[in-house]
Amino acid sequence: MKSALRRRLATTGLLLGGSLLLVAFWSSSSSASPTAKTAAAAHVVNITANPYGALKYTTTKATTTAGKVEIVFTNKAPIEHDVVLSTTGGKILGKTPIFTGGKKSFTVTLKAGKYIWYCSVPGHRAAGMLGTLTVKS
Ligand SMILES: [Cu+2]
Repeated sequence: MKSALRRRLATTGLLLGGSLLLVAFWSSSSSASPTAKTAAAAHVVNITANPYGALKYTTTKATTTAGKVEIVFTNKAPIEHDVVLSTTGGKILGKTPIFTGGKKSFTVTLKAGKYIWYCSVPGHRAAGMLGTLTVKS
């Protein structure tokens, strides 16, 4: 009776140990692959539209570091907007879709310098939906 219990405990211990090992293996391998994929994690730049429908972003300036940059645009306004990132010369480097509700993002690789972002919905940029992104080396 006692030994049966002991055996059962031993088996449970083995099972537990085994599954812990499995979990350890699983979590190490699952965390390893995304890390390898995004070897250099992108720097995130958050841009948010005025949530009350004014034709502006909540900020007109942002700063980040050269390399992979993820532009995350949040638009909780009832009006559709987008974020277009371009050089100061007007060359478009990336953009989100035009949308309302939630957030969309895109990733670009940027060198140090000045860039601009704006909303491409007709009239919005002229109304003030633009900002400056400074990228430091
Ligand atoms: Cu807009």
